[in-house]
Amino acid sequence: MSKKKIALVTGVSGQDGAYLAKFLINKNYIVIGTDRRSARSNNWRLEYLDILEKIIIEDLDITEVNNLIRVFKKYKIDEVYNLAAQSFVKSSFDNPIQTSIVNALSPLSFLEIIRNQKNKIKFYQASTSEMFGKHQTYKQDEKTAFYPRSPYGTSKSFAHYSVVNYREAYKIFAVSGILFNHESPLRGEEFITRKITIGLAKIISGKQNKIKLGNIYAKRDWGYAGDYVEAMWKMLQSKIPSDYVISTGKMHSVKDFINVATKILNLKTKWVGKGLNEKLINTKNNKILIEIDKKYFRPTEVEELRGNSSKARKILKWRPKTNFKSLVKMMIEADLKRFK
Ligand code: NAP
Ligand code: G4F
Repeated sequence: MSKKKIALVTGVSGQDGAYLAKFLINKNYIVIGTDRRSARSNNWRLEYLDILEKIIIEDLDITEVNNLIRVFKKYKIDEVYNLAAQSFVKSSFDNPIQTSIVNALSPLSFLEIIRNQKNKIKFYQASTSEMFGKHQTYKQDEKTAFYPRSPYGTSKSFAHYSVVNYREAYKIFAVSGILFNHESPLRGEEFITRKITIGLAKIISGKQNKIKLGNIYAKRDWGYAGDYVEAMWKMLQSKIPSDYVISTGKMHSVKDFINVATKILNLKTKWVGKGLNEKLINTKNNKILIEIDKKYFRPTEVEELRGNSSKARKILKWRPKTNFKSLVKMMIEADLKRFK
């Protein structure tokens, strides 16, 4: 009988960490999940997926290098998935240094530890389409130049280039997954898709009056997180380590997301006004469902992102299974159930 592989998943309490842990457990891995314990328990996603009892949780802040070394000594790790990050772009403008310590320097700590290990450990870094930022291309692929537009984007670019450099300099099996936005019923509530689905579900159940948003003309290539974690794993199973764009190739605006969501809910609505005065009205009762608040605008915005994942489709045989409408529906239905 072959020995079970051991995977270390940092950020296991987050959206991707939870889905990836479930995916790896189903593949018969032993999953060590890192969680920086606080007084508040943050395991709701692992409970939702019914995997909390199946994971070994290590109490670990990834900025604590000695704790990282301790975990590598304790377990014979085969694969590391570094998903832990300060992942909210908006707050990276308010906390640029902390964001950079976690997102840029900690991946470097992992690479240094792996470089010093005798046994071969494979490393996955959670890179992001935010690195493309103000790109000049119709679609972005592995060769598109980076032009980050936030401390989050610059911190992730540093980590990305560190992975490339350690792979080339020390022959480490290290890869970056350049993932475009991916969402799910487990998405953090501060991100736009979940803010909309949770907001509409709460309005319908009488728990909230309206939703306040920033730039509703921003466009993203939104996929389903459950599909994307499979690509992470596939990258570490491939023969030659390389970086891959993971995306659907389809782009929609925040406004499109809202329109699809309200249609799924059978709400009769109309958009009125322009700029900061633009509003979505529920025509049944004339109440405002959505309005614009400039507090949600960013100092520099990424206007649009659309990925070209041909390389992953060809080499990894990966492709997204969930389309935009099914994704919105899945999120709306989960939030309606939660707030019924
Ligand atoms: P998420 O839900 O925000 O999860 C981030 C995780 O990182 C949380 O478990 C968080 O723990 C943990 N974390 C933050 N700082 C930490 C620290 N100092 N030490 C240890 N753990 C820490 O993010 P996600 O959507 O799952 O994304 C996973 C990764 O993919 C992130 O690196 C993100 O930047 C990247 N990414 C995401 C997307 C996307 O669309 N979702 C796209 C491209 C790349 P707490 O709960 O304690 O804060
Ligand atoms: O949902 P968002 O906050 O995601 P963003 O900034 O695209 O970042 C996410 O995807 C990245 C991959 O490209 C990840 F690396 C990153 O970790 C994160 O998961 O915002 C999406 C868009 C932005 O253009 C934002 O300005 O929606 C716009 N938006 C408009 N009103 C809003 C709001 N975003 C948020 N969060 N809240 C608003 O009220």
